[in-house]
Amino acid sequence: MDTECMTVTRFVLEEKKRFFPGASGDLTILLNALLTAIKACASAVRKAGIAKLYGLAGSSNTTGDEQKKLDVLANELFINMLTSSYTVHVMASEENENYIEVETAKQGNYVVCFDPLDGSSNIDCLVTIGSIFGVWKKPLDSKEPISCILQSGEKLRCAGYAVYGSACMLVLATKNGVNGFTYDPSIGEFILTSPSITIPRMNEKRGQKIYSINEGYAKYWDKAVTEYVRSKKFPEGKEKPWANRYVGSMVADVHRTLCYGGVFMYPGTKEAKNGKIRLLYESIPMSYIVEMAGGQSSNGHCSVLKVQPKEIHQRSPIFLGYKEEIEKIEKLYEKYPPGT
Ligand code: P6P
Repeated sequence: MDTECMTVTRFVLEEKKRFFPGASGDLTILLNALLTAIKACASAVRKAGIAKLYGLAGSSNTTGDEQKKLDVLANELFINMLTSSYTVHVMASEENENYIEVETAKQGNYVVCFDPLDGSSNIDCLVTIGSIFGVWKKPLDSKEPISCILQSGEKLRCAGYAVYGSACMLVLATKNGVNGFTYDPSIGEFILTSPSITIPRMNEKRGQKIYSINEGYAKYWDKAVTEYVRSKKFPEGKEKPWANRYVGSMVADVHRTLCYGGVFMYPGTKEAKNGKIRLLYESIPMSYIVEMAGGQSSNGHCSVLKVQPKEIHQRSPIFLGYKEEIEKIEKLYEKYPPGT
């Protein structure tokens, strides 16, 4: 037993002392509330089969997807734990049509947008799924809850995801860096196991050449995406083709990209010009994490963090990973604008 183990709480408190000495400590309390929800989700995901949590809950979420019991459970856990932390003013969830305003008596100064259980269509076949969140400060000058919710990624205070895979890991990003904490069920704590995560450089030994996209939609891709993917599959000269890896669960695909390098893509298509991934609670937090780890994000034209959200559930094309590869994609979009 490591009696000096670095838990998330210790880590965040030390970061507060070093970087935000005058801070109230509310962000630490908020993160602990998130951790409780994540631990409970991890437990529910692990025992879903035994607890017969599979199957439909009979209701559907804002996007009309059939909601599974784990979706409902995860959403309630996030909302209840955040509400009872007295640190949140208003929230937005993938599972709720409208924002969730915390009752006045329990309101705090933070805004949280989250996808409580992303990739849930993979639950029944035991593929890795995850939770994604972004945390903003409530703007001092904002009166309307919706203006608190619709903030760009440049205003994020922190963002993270929990990956429910062969182990449960929390990846937490602040402007001071990205750190990975693995859940140790024997003590019920997330322990710092991957300090200062950086996305590998392409020329580093650990930097793998992986492109991650659902090739099933190739018929509908823009010319820019078609040309980019072709250059990975049929590179010029002596360069070897890139490997294709695609789980179809964003947390799994982005976590692999963070660990091994490469490029994750969910582009807009002729059928769906903004793609499928939600801007506010999927693209923005994941882009923040990848950029804080030294990678790059884009919607095909600029960093996702620069995009001003206009609606809670709006979708956005997303490209994440190696800086030089994202630059190539943006150049291709300059040459072949969307829809060509
Ligand atoms: P497709 C899961 O349903 C999800 O929202 C993301 O986690 C994932 O990246 C994407 O959809 C997969 O979508 O169209 O490739 O099945």
